[in-house]
Amino acid sequence: MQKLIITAAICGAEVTKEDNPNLPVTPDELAQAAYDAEQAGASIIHLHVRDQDGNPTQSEVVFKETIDKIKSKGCKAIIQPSTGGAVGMTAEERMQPLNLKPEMATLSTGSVNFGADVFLNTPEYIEIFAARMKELGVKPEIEVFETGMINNALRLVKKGFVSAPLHFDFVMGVPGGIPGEVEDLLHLVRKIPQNATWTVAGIGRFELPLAIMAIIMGGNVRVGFEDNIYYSKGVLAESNAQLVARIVRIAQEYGREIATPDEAREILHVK
Ligand code: KMH
Ligand code: ZN
Repeated sequence: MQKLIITAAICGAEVTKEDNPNLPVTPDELAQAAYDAEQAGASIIHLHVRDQDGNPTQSEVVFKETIDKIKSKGCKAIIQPSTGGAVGMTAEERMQPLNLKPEMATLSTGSVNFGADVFLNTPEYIEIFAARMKELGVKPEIEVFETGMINNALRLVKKGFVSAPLHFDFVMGVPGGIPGEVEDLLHLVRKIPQNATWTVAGIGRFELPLAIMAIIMGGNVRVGFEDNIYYSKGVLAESNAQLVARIVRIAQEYGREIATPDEAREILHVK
């Protein structure tokens, strides 16, 4: 089995400090959280940023400031900005961090109900996002909230917007999206091409069981406050690093080694 790539989704767009006071939101807090998560075993940092009021923003300036601070701490992890941003943002707004030519970025390949909202990704805009990533040499991580989004991604390959092998992130358990049961994960894994890689981001209580499944199945794992603010039922997590460290312990007990950032680059064909 390939080494395990752990992604830390350290902030997200929806969670607030009221939900968990340990949530990092400022560029300094995000840099420290990224550093701690990497030290704990993360090789990818999935990054959202916030404005001065703590609200989600896709500002290129704030992304740059945050990424610079992360790098100045000596982090080697792949920094993967979100192009999903927050619901209600325009596609132009969401695409801004791509201008920084990150090694990777997320690419959602369909629309989905998202709690009380709709996370909108029209066919036209999916192609615009994908084309921009191709132009800038950014490796997409295909965000899958529903099974049909896999087919949409395969269509992008056929049309030349994305190059294989694909890397998928199954975001499971969003109210409105695919549920987070084991049978749902098995179904998604069966639907992707054999040469594709995948990771799973279970939302809330689905985070840990799906992560354990991924470790066993040869997939990869995403954890972090974007997806889950708890360490266990009713107990808030102290940090993103704490959630990463638990995955490392479980993987090591199972006998699966943890990928370094450079090993993750090799596995995912990130240039
Ligand atoms: N915040 C969600 C609406 C991504 O990062 O690419 C979208 C999201 C996906 O978080
Ligand atoms: Zn995200």
